[in-house]
Amino acid sequence: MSRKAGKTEVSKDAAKDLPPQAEPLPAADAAAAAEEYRADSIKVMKGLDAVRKRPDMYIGDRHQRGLHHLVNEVIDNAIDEAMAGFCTDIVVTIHADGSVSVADNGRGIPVDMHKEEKKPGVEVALAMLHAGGKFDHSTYKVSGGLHGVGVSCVTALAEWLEVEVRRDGAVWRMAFARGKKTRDLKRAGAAKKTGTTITFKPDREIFADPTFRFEILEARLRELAYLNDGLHMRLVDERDGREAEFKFKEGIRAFVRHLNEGKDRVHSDVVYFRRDDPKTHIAAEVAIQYNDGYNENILCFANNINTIEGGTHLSAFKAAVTRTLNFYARKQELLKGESVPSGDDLREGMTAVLSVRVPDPQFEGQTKTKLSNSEVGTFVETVTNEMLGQYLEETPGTAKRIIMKAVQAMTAREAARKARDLVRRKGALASGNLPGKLADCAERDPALTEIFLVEGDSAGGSAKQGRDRRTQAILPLRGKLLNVEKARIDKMLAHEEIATIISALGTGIGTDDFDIGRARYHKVVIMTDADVDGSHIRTLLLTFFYRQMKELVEKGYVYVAQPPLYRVRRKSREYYVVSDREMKLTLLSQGVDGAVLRINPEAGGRRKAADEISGAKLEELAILLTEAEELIRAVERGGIAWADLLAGRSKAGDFPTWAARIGGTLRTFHSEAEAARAIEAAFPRPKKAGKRAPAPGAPAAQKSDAGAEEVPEAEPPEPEELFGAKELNKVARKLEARGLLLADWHLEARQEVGQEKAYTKFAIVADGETLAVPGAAQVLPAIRRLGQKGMEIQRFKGLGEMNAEQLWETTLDPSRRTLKKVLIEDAAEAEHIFSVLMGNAVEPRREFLERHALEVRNLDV
Ligand code: 0RA
Repeated sequence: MSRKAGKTEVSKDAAKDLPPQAEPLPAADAAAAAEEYRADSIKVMKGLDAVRKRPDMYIGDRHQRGLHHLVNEVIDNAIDEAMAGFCTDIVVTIHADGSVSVADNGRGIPVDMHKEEKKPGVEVALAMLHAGGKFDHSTYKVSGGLHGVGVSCVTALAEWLEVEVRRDGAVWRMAFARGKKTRDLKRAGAAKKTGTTITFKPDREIFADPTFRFEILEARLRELAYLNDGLHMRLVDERDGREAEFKFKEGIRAFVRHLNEGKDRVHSDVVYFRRDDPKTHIAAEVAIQYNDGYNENILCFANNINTIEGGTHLSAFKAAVTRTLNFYARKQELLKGESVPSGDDLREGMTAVLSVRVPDPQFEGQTKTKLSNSEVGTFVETVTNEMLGQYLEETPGTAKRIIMKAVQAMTAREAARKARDLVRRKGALASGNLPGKLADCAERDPALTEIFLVEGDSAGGSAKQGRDRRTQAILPLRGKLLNVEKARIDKMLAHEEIATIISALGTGIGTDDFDIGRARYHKVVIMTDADVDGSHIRTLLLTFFYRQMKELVEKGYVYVAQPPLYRVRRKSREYYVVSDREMKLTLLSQGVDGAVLRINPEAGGRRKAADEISGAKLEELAILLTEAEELIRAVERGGIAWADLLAGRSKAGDFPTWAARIGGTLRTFHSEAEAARAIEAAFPRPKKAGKRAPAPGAPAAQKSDAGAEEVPEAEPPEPEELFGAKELNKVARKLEARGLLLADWHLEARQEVGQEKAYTKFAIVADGETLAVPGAAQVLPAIRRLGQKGMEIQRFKGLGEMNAEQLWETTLDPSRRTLKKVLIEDAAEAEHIFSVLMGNAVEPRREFLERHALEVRNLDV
């Protein structure tokens, strides 16, 4: 796409000079099309052993972040090709063997000889470390440190890597293993189209857990699709069939709408502008929409990198927003009195995305995500001043609403200041004046201390007695907490529990008042009961931390304690069990111990000897049955009755794996094609375009006032894949190999005519006794009952039921406890989910929130 001299636009897509095979993408560069980049344009450096020796130096770490960094690196290269205007589609596939492919339809990496290196360009690109980061196929590069380490790092850290290039009418292939070439570049046939596919498997010698996570890749692809409008991104997970697909014609405008979903918006339009500077090749793009909440949410990017630490572009944007909005407000005489809204007031409720492209970005800061190019600041400030000003002039309705919102914020800020002063005078917020409820620790170095926020006074009391006074502080919390998502700062400070937490932690809150350097503890541990109330309180606390002390979460200071659910005593041994799942497994292994499962060949028939299963085999079977039990429950939660699934089995015994709601009933099928045929039959294709036959069961056509027939529009349903049932088929086959049929799930005891005894298909023999078990469904409960024998189980209904010593042993003692660390995987998604979920009804969505927004990890600390 070209950048015409000084071309600017408001709310419209840019004019397009199309390279022949690609759709236009924003900020792509015509210069790239004109200049012939051949293999020589690739700059060269040293070997890849360095990368294998010190992977952390190149990819950050060897854990999940570093692992996904590899894929991001390959994706970034495809994105470069898209930004240069040559690529419209990128498909990322996670394969069943744990490898991943990134396929693009760009020009293809050059395959001709690099003159200096005397190697094909693709080999230079993939197997040599590059000085300047990327190969030069795009105007916009990302300097080292973050992405932009070079795909060669991926080659170095892959057990194997294969590249397929379509270019110059042919397909070319080449392969590497652990940084060494294993196959020379070879022509593999003819090709019409162009593009690059890189497939690699991360090396187990480098990554302890080389498992790619769908959600992490999905979040990045979604973000990239928003930032590069019109770019089609697809993610396919062949491990479980999941797919995600993104393409946003409206780019960052759609991004802002997505972030504001579920919120009440102050204005319905999205303020949008962009400008490309043809001389410097700097481009800036902005989308803004206010919601009626109290948070500011500005996401900023430089060359598609989320600059979470901000930088020159962000500061300039904020300054320009303050200046332009206040200038407009004064000019339109929208301000009464002398007070002028502050920058914070003007950004209250603002959701914005700011995306800049810079030929030579400089990053600094702890995570190298702070942009430091000063020329970008100047550019963004000028563009925002001019174009936001223009937008306000042209859209006075929106402008007035935004200013009114800021005036309200200003009034509230005054009220909040008064409230804070009041609290401060009362002493709760003053440093050195800690809340009375806090039992502080002796140690003064925050790096060594931890604070437990404990639900309830009684548990708080036990925790105070049981803790290690040197390093552990306890703050008991009473009753419910305020939902901060819906409250302004003055209300928050007036809330006693919140005020207490703030003063105990010492950091202050919000944006101007928060300073992580003042944190009095580097571990903040949430300790609530394992019940509905407890998880509600935990959610409210997490919301509070996320909204008011975000850095605390980002820095990994926030944890969730894992108090046990049960205490078990057996044969004078005593231990704790943390979850129902673990309890089930404990009961199983105890129950299996010394038991024999007998499977009769045919209920009542005794021609063949019964199968007898015991020991490790029985334990294996019990675990498979547990899986089956859980899968059956999962399928039922999805609205499919287990009985229907059983009834729907094929002749070969397979459960149906597809479903569709047709005419009010959920029907199951054995393939997508079968489902499609049933849908087609129920929804015949319309004769005339645009009209469909009414759905079966839909209300009869009604006469409208005008007397014309109105046919209710019914969309045919999408067939739905039942992944649980699919999994269940696998488990069923394993069970079958061990002599147990899921078809026997609901067998009843059968009576043999002419015999006295009632025989059942199953029986369990233990301690010389034989227990009749009618159906497979009863096998596990019977084993669990056996396991329960001689076991004394105490279930803790709350933390309060544990005494000081028990709390110490299970939850406080650093050498025995398990803490879960709270992490933000994807800030934009967390933001979205928090506001959607916490803004409205809370309870049913809590679980979802905990699963998605804040990834809670198991961590033994
Ligand atoms: C160097 C030069 C050219 C394209 C590329 C690299 C390129 C690299 C990757 C990596 C993934 N996908 C990619 N697509 C292209 C330009 C070659 C030309 O002038 O045709």
